[in-house]
Amino acid sequence: MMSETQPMLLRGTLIRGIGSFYTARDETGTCHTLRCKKKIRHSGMTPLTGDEVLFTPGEAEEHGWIEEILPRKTVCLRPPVANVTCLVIVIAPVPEADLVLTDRQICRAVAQDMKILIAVNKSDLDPDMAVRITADYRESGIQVFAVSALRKTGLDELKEAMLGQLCCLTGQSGAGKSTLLNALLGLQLETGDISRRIARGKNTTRSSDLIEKDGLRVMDTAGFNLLEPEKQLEPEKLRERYPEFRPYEGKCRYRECLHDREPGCAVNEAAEAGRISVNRLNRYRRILAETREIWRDRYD
Ligand SMILES: Nc1nc2c(ncn2[C@@H]2O[C@H](COP(=O)(O)OP(=O)(O)O)[C@@H](O)[C@H]2O)c(=O)[nH]1
Ligand SMILES: [Mg+2]
Ligand SMILES: [Zn+2]
Repeated sequence: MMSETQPMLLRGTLIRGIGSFYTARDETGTCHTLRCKKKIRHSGMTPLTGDEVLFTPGEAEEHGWIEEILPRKTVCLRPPVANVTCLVIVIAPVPEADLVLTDRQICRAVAQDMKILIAVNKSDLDPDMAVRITADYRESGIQVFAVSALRKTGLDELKEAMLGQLCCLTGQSGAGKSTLLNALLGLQLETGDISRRIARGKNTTRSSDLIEKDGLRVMDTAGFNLLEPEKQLEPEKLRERYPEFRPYEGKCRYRECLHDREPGCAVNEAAEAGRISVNRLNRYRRILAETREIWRDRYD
């Protein structure tokens, strides 16, 4: 009688997904092609780039199987990736930056304790943009970097801040994420124009790729222009996601002050006195209004 051998279980990180096939890199650096066991999908989970998984490797040309997705440290929605510890938001003068979108992304990242960096790309086109953005975020503790992926300027400082983190480049389509990643890592990945053409031609959904080089671990991701507001966020919780408001918490006239237009608001006074950014506060108020509306309609 043949003895049944216990299937070998390996641990790895998902670095890519194309259609229903995933690539995991194991602890020795070897890559494995895998599919996802039905029991995982039935539990309502979909593997994401960045996931730590346990898997049975395939033999010869056969693919292996993802057996388990280990608990996630963080989850990003746009792009859908797991375990990111540092969000690098790429904005540029063209296409025109949508800073409300940027602030929404920041709110989600703050809620998950991620490190947040803003890369103001294409600074060759508008060197002043980074100055304006730096002023907006000075009191938030979020670092702003003026870079040009094209001219390869400002890259070393950004790289330094990204070291040791699992980073995700995010931002509007066309901001220059792929070009920036190529410049940072010295690679030749497809930039937007090409990948968009391929995307139109084929039916495969291509996930984000996790690229590791020179101590940097970065996700390259498809661009997006929309980020739907959070449905589960109580309006009272939004203010906690603004690091620059923290010194003023509890100092407003009303304990439940939302820093909207209430009298005696310490955050408003700080903005008027130039101690926090008026632009950030104004955008907070827009996001607050949205959040209230969605919260009010949450049972519809
Ligand atoms: N002038 C200038 N153009 C850039 C820079 N970085 C990227 N681009 C251009 O912006 C366009 C979009 O870049 P891409 O990397 O595909 O953007 P993605 O959609 O965010 O990945 C391309 O035509 C790039 O050549 C830059 O630093 N300066
Ligand atoms: Mg791209
Ligand atoms: Zn207040």
